[in-house]
Amino acid sequence: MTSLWPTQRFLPGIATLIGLTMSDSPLPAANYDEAKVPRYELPDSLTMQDGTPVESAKDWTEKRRPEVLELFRKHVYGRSPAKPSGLKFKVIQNDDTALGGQAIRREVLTTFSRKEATPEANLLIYLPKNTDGPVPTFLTINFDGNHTVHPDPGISITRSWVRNNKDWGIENNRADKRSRGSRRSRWAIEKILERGYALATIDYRDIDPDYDDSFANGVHRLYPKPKPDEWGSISAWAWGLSRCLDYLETDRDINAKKVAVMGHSRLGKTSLWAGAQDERFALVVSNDSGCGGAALSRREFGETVKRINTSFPHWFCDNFTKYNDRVNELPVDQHMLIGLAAPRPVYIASATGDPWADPNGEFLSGYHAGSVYELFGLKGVGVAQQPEADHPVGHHVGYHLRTGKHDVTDYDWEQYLNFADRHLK
Ligand code: GTR
Repeated sequence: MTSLWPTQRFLPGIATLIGLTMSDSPLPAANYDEAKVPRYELPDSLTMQDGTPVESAKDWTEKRRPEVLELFRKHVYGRSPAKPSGLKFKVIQNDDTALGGQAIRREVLTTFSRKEATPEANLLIYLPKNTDGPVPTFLTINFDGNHTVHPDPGISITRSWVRNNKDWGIENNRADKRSRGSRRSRWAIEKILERGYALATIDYRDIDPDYDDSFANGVHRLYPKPKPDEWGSISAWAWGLSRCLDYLETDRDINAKKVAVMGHSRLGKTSLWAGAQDERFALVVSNDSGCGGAALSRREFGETVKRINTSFPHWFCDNFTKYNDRVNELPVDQHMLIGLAAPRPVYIASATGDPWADPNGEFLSGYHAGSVYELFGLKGVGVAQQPEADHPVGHHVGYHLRTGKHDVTDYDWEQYLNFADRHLK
């Protein structure tokens, strides 16, 4: 495999998105008809693999949770290495006059190995000013570089390899100032700061590239080539989020006990997996995460396990491909991923114009995760039917279906902030 941008990977994604299949693809057309969802039976979160019922929060925490986590590691995302001994953080800028004086902008250079050729990741943090004490924080992972989240000229421009983009003036796979702020609409930074939260964000490509390079680049290159039950890219990105949290724990302006992890789409799959594994995350947010994220795999609505493993062979562990044509044999489904966050709060968001991500399947996994929350005496989403658009619901599992396309908007952030206010403040 070469390390060039894999047009052949990208195209199937686009083709499937618009309901086409590639001429050489054995994949059936995606189903968007609720009436054609196959009959399925979900694995029970509260039954151990040997058939023993899980009857208490203690049973869950001590026995079933580790078992379910192991099943996801082995069959879906792949297991990741421990925190590396060579991990280092260096604050490379700290400006308390950012955003017209509203914020402190901080950047932290993270290196993952003592080797000179270590991958480097740049964590950008905006902190609100005039707060009393350490602040709760949203830790997010972004697609296009930290400098795209806001036009602020003080943000370092990503040095990661980037896809060419005429609109953003990117020609030689290098970003420059023309793409500053190009993803601003997704990040509601001023609103997050006004509400008393910090925002920390990292470019996912700083952790690991998003193409099938046989794991020769990014943090993967520091380790042996993954075995069939070892980390794909989603696991690597999630691992990177845990390393960011390692830094946040050392930052005295951050309340590291109140860090919400958030991501959109493939990075929503990533935030759910990060939150499932790393119990230091106090709250988990999945924005339009779809297949391999919040959506139930067994519904095969929109994107399916087979399709995602075909279009993005590097995202999951190799074992996951065994279930391409027998998704009913998976020992888990995604409601159990949500359950792994319990008793911590989780928010799941869908969009009406995003059938590819199966909005109802995203709701249903939140709904079915409720049994785990109940062990802790907590309520999950609190309703049995997907609510109508723009009517947020939920207790310890929050949910909304936003009107609009596959995206992150101010409306989504408004709900995440309200939910975080309820649970973190
Ligand atoms: C699509 C993919 C989805 C989703 C999305 C994204 O091509 O099929 O699973 O992750 O990309 O990340 O924007």
